Amino acid sequence: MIDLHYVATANGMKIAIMLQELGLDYRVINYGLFEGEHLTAAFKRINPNNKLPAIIDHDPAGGGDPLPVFETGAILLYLAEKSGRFLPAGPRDRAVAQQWLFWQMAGLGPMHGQAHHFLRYAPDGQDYGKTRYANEALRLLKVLEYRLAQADYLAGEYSIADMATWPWVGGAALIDIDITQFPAMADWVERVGARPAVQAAVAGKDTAVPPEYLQKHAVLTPEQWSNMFGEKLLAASDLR
Ligand SMILES: N[C@@H](CCC(=O)N[C@@H](CS)C(=O)NCC(=O)O)C(=O)O
Repeated sequence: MIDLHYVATANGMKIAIMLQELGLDYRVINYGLFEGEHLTAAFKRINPNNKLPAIIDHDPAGGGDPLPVFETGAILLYLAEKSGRFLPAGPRDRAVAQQWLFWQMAGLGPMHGQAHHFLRYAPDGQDYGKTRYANEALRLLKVLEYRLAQADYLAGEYSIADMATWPWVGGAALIDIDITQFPAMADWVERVGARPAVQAAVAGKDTAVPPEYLQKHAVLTPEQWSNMFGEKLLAASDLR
């Protein structure tokens, strides 16, 4: 059994997809981000970074105590290695899959995350930040289009690199990027989205993205702001 400590965002969706693909037994523990439900000492013992998602594997690879794993790239790699699936076996193909996974983790995810922050959440103004991250978000999608014009999937075959990337591309419209301008990417979005496991994760009663996370311009209460970006968030790093 795997516990999935979850919020229905692009990062959460990566792991919901992988667990569905693997057909593993898992239970979802949902957290409200706006409510700051992840900013607790109890959750910090699972993820010292107080970010979602994280898993606890009660039957870990190699045996022993239940194993908590955080950071979506690490979770995907852990589950792929444990199951022997969705990560190519040969060193050459495996390197390609990992390179695109790390590209998502270090590039597309954080840069799109900042674009979402500046375009959807930040107070009015902020033109430098808005332009900087909107440009970078677009540039990274051009990189993705370049790759997907060469191959049906990021690693040639469907892998954890696609699972990491697909949910973020799905959020591009929220930062005013129309992906129909990228034909190879639009086909890949459909191809990945047609997989039964992906559809099950997207529509799952515990894993579907709720409408409040899809608002183009989110207006937060002072308390929600503090939980998401302010004092409460900062204070979580002092929790013991
Ligand atoms: N690099 C991390 C990012 C995790 C992350 O930023 N999660 C967001 C939700 S998508 C979160 O927990 N935000 C709440 C916060 O920053 O307090 C990963 O891939 O796991």
